[in-house]
Amino acid sequence: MSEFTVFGVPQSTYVWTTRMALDEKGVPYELKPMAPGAGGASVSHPFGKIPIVRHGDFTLYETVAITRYIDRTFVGPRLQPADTRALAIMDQWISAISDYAYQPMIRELVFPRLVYPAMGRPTDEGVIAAALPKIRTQLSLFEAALKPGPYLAGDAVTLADLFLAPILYWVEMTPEGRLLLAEFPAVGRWRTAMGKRASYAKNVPPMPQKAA
Ligand SMILES: N[C@@H](CCC(=O)N[C@@H](CS)C(=O)NCC(=O)O)C(=O)O
Repeated sequence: MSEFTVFGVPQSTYVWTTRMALDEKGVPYELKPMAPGAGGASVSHPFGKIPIVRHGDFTLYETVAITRYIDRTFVGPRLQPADTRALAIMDQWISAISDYAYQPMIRELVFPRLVYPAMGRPTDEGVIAAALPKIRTQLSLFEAALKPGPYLAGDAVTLADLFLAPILYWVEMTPEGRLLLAEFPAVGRWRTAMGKRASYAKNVPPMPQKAA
């Protein structure tokens, strides 16, 4: 049995980010399927989210804390720049991605377009229509950052790239997202590079399944 366990579902962008960090560092782990809010007393997230991780007798939640812990604890390529300004830029992007991009991209586009239909729930087209301009604005910021490239915080892959790549994967799975992404060539080049990383490719999740 692996000493490191990730609790969550593979479709979650934050679970994917966590798995990418582990794979970038070459850390063996076990993914234990767990829906948000499940887990009971033994692996509970006080805010009902995933992922939660366990490393030996140490349990942790919140993906920023988890991925920083992974980077600091295990040998392997650094996922956080040593340079303080590059590190600050990485932190800026992680915060912006989680606080501003996740909501419109995942909750207001991907959920109503892909997840709710699979669950038999109705899709509010107004929510999607209102999200698209917000997503375009955010993509234009990523485009400007990635033009000098090659990565969000400079020359090397950092945790910021690991937060964004899974989100944009799901955006591209929607027809509207695919059209929007086509407007941003630097984002496209970066996505191609990220898509070639083993840590990304081996964790591409299955599509949400229609309930039987
Ligand atoms: N701040 C949390 C966010 C985690 C999060 O939002 N996870 C999503 C899945 S990608 C979730 O659990 N959603 C369930 C819900 O909001 O009810 C983190 O960084 O880990």
